[in-house]
Amino acid sequence: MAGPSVVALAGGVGGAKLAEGLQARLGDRLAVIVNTADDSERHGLLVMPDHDTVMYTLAGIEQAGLGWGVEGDTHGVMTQLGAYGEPMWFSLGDRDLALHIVRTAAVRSGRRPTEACLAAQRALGIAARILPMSDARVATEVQTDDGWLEFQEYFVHRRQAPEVRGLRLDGIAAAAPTPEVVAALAAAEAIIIGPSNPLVSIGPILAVPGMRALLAAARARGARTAGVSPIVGGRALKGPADRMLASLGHESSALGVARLYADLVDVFVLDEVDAALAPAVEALGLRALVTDTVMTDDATRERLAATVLAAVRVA
Ligand code: FO1
Repeated sequence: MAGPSVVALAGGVGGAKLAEGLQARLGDRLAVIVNTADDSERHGLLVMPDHDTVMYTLAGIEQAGLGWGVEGDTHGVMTQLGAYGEPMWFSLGDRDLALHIVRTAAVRSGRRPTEACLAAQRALGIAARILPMSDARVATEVQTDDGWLEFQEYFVHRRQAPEVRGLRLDGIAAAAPTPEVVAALAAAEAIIIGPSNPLVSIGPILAVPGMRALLAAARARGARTAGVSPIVGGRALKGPADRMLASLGHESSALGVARLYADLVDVFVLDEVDAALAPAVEALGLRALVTDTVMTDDATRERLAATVLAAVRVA
């Protein structure tokens, strides 16, 4: 497809749903920059949850409801790993493991994680490109009353129960946007920050040294930008974003998220439930777009995508 190209920034499930709606309208004109700070090595294999959630969603094979993993997957390997005394709390399906096997082999043979991810996307017939924010290792660590935890220990093993007292990104100083990310942002007519966790999904992307400068250069060149609130009525639709915003001193509301994106976007999209916050969002110098942002199926994913694309003047 010819025509304007769009770059979306996404983390887990919420951003993946909007990305699917955007892909339905844009096809190969869409690139999705994904967070890699949730990545970890499990059983000796590289697992990239936010990339993989977006990839399976764009391929239409994600586990409905959960958003991660492959629909209908089996867990024979996981069960046998348990028999060998391996930890079982991070559950990897058999089909999911196939991805981790081929990607880990590619990286061990010298390919960049981005190259391995793009090869898997092509194999699944995905039109859009899903671009890891960096090929360097970056790992979110979460400070709790029990000390610093690696991200999946907090998110999965402890089921996000601990209060988050602080966050840090191990390895971020040595990270850089990949050449594919640089090229996508240089060509973007519009940039959309998806409804993902602003602190641990969008935050790491923005924290990659040079990333904010690339976004600023795109805007200076005329790219239109929008951000979509992941908080509706003060609550996250999925995950710990609301509690994390509060425990880290931000307002757990669409306005609290708008403040985090105020220097990055022209338009801020918030749900009808939060219409009363629109004037305060506009007082930040943003255009507030009030719409139904809750995506329950393919039709609502595409409708929100169409609404956001209209707001950034991309047909
Ligand atoms: N989340 C869970 O709550 N429990 C799991 O067992 C689990 C396994 C898993 C395996 C592969 C993968 O890509 C994601 C997985 N997730 C699981 C979700 C993952 O922790 C989150 O999607 C991200 O890290 C946060 O966006």
